[in-house]
Order: sequence, then C-alpha cells, then structure tokens
Amino acid sequence: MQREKRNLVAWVESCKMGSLLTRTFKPRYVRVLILGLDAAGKTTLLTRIKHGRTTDTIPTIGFNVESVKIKGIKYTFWDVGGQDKLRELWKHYYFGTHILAFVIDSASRDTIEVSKEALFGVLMDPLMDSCVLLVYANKQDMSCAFRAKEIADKLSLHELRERPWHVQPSCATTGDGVFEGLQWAAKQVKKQKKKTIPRKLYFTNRL
Ligand code: G3D
Ligand code: MG
Repeated sequence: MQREKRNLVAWVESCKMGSLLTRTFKPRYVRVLILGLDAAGKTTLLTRIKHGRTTDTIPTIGFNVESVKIKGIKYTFWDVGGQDKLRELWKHYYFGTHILAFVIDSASRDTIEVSKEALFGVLMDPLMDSCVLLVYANKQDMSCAFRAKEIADKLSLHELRERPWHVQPSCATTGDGVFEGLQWAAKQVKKQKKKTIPRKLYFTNRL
C-alpha cells in the first residue's frame, strides 16, 4: 500500500516536471493475459514462470493469477481456462492487457484452425487493440509438433499489420523458450508510447 502511494506520488511529480520525464517513463506494471485452447500448456507455462519448475496441473476451471517481479517490473499473469464453454468468459479479462500470450499445442495438428478462430476472436475486440501478441508454439519436444514458422503461417499472422507479434518455440515442461518469449514481449511493451497504453493503467489496474 505504502509502495503504491509512493508510485503515485512519483508519477504526479513526473507529470509536473513535464516532457523530459514523460519521455523517460518506464512501465512498472505489465498485465499478461495467457489464453489458448484447453491443454495447450498455459498453466504449466505459468507455473514455470512463477516457480521455475513444473507441477502436476489439473484443468483450469476459472482462472489462475500470479504476480512476478522481473527487473523491477511487476508482471501479473492471468491464466484463463480454455475449455469450449469457458472461452466465452475470456472477454472479461481483456481490459488493461499489455501482452497477450497465446499458447498453442503445436503437436495438436487437428486443432490449429480452432486456435486460429479463437485467437482472431480475441484480437478483434477493441479492448485488445494496443496489446502485443506473443504466441507460444508450445510442446516443441513432441516430434510431430508444427514448427514456429508453420504456426505463424497456419495462424495467418503475417496479415496482422499494426500489431507487433512473435511466435516463440517453447516447451513449458522444461522451460525452454518461456523467458525468451517474455523478454521479446517486454521489449515491445517498453516501445509502446503512452498514446497506445494509457499511463494511468500502470498504476490503477493492479491486483
Ligand atoms: P492448460 O492450462 O492450457 O489447459 P496444462 O494446459 O498446463 O494443464 O497442460 C496440459 C498437459 O500438457 C499437461 O499434461 C502438461 O504437463 C502438458 N504440457 C504442457 N506443456 C508441455 C510441453 O511443452 N510439452 C509436453 N510434452 N507436454 C506439455 P498432463 O499429462 O498432466 O495432462
Ligand atoms: Mg490450465
């Protein structure tokens, strides 16, 4: 609480000092929404980020939320269940999202079209206009897995004009690629100007 107050005071001060500080402003809070079909590996990925290891997961009914501080920035990860019926609830988690981490089970060749539909359904929502898109091509340890480039093609990501996107090969069970993807996304968020991510969100949209 004290810390939040201090952040707020610092922000007010920086506003008073005009454009110089505005230009050097760095986001202190980043909201990451983890979506994807059921069993793609979302909860495994989140556990890997939070605890650096994996544990047994059970299908997520509702959501999991975790906060992690990395290099002075507080990341809050929302992992929302991806079962058919639960996907209707995704929209309630869009507001204030900086990074959409969309997880694909690369070994599930039959469901890639469903993933594409689900992904574009999310991206079409105006609340998601300014977020960056990080696609995890997960389960790369499986021999039948689509590779990252194939995933990008299957999802037609090259059609996205304005939005920064990246397909990160990953294996959530070993942790391979998990932080590399996050690093890319964090850099993009930094690049976003305050016109695309209202500065007040960094302070008000907390847990
Ligand atoms: P979800 O949260 O997207 O629904 P989970 O998915 O994280 O619950 O993972 C579903 C299953 O996929 C789990 O196996 C988990 O161990 C497995 N999984 C997650 N990531 C990977 C990966 O990169 N490679 C492989 N091979 N498996 C992965 P179980 O057996 O517990 O259902
Ligand atoms: Mg889950």
